[in-house]
Amino acid sequence: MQNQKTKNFTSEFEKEVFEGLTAYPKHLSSKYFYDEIGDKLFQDIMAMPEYYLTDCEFNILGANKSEISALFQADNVPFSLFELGAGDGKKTKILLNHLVENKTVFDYRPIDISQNALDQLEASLKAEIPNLEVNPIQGTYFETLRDINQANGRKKIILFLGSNIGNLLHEQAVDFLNNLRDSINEGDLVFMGFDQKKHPQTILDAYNDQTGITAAFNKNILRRINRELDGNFDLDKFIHWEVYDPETGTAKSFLVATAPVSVTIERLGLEIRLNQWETIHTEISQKYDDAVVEWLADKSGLSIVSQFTDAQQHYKNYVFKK
Ligand code: AVJ
Repeated sequence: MQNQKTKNFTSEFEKEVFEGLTAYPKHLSSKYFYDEIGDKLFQDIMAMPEYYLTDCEFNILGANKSEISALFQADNVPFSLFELGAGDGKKTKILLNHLVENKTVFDYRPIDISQNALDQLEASLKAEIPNLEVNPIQGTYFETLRDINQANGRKKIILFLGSNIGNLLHEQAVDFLNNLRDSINEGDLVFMGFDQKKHPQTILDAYNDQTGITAAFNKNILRRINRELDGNFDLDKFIHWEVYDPETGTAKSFLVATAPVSVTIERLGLEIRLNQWETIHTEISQKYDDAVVEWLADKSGLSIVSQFTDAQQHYKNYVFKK
């Protein structure tokens, strides 16, 4: 077996899978959930009644689209509307439609790690909002912040919906927000969704649905390793396990081995064994309150311009400026 340091990984995926599966305890990054099957499973998650986040944000955007659009175009300057992790754009289309109907001068720049998601989004926008100028960008958040930084001189509005920031530990979120702040200028805005702390059962249900969609979504990372890295994980030997800590507001997803498992991953020249009940940590979905969002903003040199929420305050969208 080669030493990790001498390995020549041909992708970030290979490197991170190797590191995560040779670490103790084991972990894999949730950013690798989103291949073609993962995109589809996440769409199924968004359609589940238990996954309240999507409906909440959809309703917040619908109820406040005039006010939000007015904020975006307050100075009547043409802008580029960037969206990090655009996905299927279902929620964004509320704002896009409203902006186009009001003859706002702007272009839409959806960013996603999944080229597949971008292709589908572009096709659906062409059909549904033909007058919209769309310029997709494929890449990770960190890579594409650079593109945002170097974009044309236009004013920038950056959307980061879906509480996607919740996949980051606070320290990583501060890093990310600092990068974001460095990528914008005075007058630019950031519009971001933060899922809120609430009844712990509501959160657990959202990440542990009875139909098993979330379990399939979590296990898909193993299927992806099998397919792309020539692995032989037996998916049936793992269960999806969710915990929520109401003190820290952190929901964590695990894959737990229900029996001893041996795995060979050819492309990594790697053989691993998991003991019965050994875990692979795959995702965090952080929940927030105003104090934490204010702390994050403060730590990263951003200030809160306004916020929008639903009647139950299950979810909030905050507007930040530099
Ligand atoms: C896309 C990161 C916002 O954490 O709520 C859904 C992903 N994971 N169910 C989330 C997810 C399990 C989702 N985000």
